Amino acid sequence: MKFATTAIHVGQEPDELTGAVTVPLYQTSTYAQEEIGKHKGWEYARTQNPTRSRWEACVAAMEGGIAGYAFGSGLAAIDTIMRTLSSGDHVIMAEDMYGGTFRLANTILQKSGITFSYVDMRNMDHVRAAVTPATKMIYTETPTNPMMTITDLRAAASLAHEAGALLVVDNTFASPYLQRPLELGADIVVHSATKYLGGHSDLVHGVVITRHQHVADQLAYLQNAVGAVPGPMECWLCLRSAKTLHVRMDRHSANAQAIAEWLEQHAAVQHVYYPGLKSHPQHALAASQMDGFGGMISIELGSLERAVAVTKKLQLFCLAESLGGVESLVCHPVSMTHGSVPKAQREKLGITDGLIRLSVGIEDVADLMADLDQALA
Ligand code: P1T
Repeated sequence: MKFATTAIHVGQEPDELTGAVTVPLYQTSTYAQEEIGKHKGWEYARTQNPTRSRWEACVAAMEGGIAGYAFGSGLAAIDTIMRTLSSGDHVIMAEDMYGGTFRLANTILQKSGITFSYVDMRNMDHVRAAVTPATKMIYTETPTNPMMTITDLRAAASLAHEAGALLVVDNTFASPYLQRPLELGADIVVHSATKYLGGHSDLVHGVVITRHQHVADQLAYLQNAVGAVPGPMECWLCLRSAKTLHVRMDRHSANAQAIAEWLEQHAAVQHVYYPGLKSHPQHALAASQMDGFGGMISIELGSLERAVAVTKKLQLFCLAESLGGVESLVCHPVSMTHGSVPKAQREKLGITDGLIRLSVGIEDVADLMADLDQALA
């Protein structure tokens, strides 16, 4: 089955009881049991919920995994993955990634005795040099938030496996329609489903997918034992959104490609970061592992004053955190999403005061360009 058919049909089969074509929303905390020890397989809604199970089956199929697990947010999903580790374990992490993931590792997880090395994932030699006998996980994002750098997933997977570690990939920026890391050798995929999987800026949600039974067993245990689960409404909304993911991503990608190419020629823009541009230093690598380049663009305007002026003048691009919805957003990473990354590290990565990040929506591209043009003038 091809992607679009999988997204619309797997986990989305008509309801067995009524024939309802849309999966029902089981807004319940518990299930009646016939007698002690005799029930229909559903006991308590932290442990199982039928709407959640359908969504987990759907997203696992979209990513090409054997099992999926849903969580209350992307960070709850990442935290649960990290709980498969023990004190003394070592993780090699991308130095360029969402600020909240860095904050989770650097201020919380390290207290439990897990150690982290932050490396430039563009260069596999740096990753190889960071491997120690305690390395259990290589964790990356690709494309990265907000610098749009690419990790070579095939190379990272083989390096991880040589070291006896697992490769975990945050696939939020690409979505499973544009990139399926498990097919390239990764072991675990995670998403902030708040973004493209939800797609309408109306929910906070996270998912984890794996292709290994032993990892699935650990995740299932942790999902129930830790309990960072989502409500059924978010799962239901994600099932709804899965049906249009491919159509939305095609439009996000087409709009962003046109806008990135146009911005590259714009006198008021110093630099454009978008993997779909031929000028992106990793364009060929991105093309070799992605089926499209997505809707995220970062641009360098040169100063905080310019960033403030441009974001104030934008009318269709709403100044807000988050990304991946049908409506275009603009964000200032230094003061918003990456505030928890130390200044020196931000500067090393290129997250400057003059950098703004565009989440290009699926509006008419001519209107979006006109809005950018008047704001940049
Ligand atoms: O916000 P939450 O659903 O908990 O997901 C965290 C997260 C994880 N991974 C990536 C790549 C992310 O971008 C995020 C959240 N990011 C934003 C809120 C943002 O505006 O970048």
